[in-house]
Amino acid sequence: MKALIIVDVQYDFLPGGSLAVAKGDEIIPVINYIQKDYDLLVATQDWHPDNHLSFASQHEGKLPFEVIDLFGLEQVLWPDHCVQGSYGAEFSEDLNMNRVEAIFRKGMERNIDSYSGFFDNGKRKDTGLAGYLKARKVDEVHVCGLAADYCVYFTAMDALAEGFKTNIISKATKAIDKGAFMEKKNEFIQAGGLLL
Ligand code: VGL
Ligand code: ZN
Repeated sequence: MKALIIVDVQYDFLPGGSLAVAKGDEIIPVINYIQKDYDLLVATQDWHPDNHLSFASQHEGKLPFEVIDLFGLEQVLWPDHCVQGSYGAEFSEDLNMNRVEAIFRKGMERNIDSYSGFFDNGKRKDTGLAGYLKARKVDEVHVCGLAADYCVYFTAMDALAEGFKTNIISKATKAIDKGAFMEKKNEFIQAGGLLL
């Protein structure tokens, strides 16, 4: 069985949002169109408390995109984004969610960020996504959505580590930093992933 994981297609990551990915909106019709090729669709949703420690606003004197050490993990500081219950945290209304069977929320714990749909960045908490996919007899996952160099990349790397055949769909993702994604893309391929 083949599943599509739709990562974080939320207003804050789209043009006009607080952490907008350039041209992020262009992937939405692509994601809608390819849905027919999958047995199962799942989505992830970045879902932070308003005082999340990945927000630069929580650190005196720090600006977005500075990097700090957060309890032993390297943390990029972000503009406030995807706050639970806010408009920016909602899925784009242009994204077809009708056939999405489950939504996995992440980033809910204040002290740790969570890029992957499978685990937090410290690999302490499992969202249950791997178990869910295995229970649904999924052996192959394709990953799309936002952002290519963060949540899509880390979700895809964890999917590989969990034993799924894994593809990133280039035409259905956009990066915050294109250069950074080039490098991460190579790491993904090195790890056994495919770029479709
Ligand atoms: C993401 C940065 C912070 C993402 C989420 O969805 O790629 N990036 N939170
Ligand atoms: Zn986030």
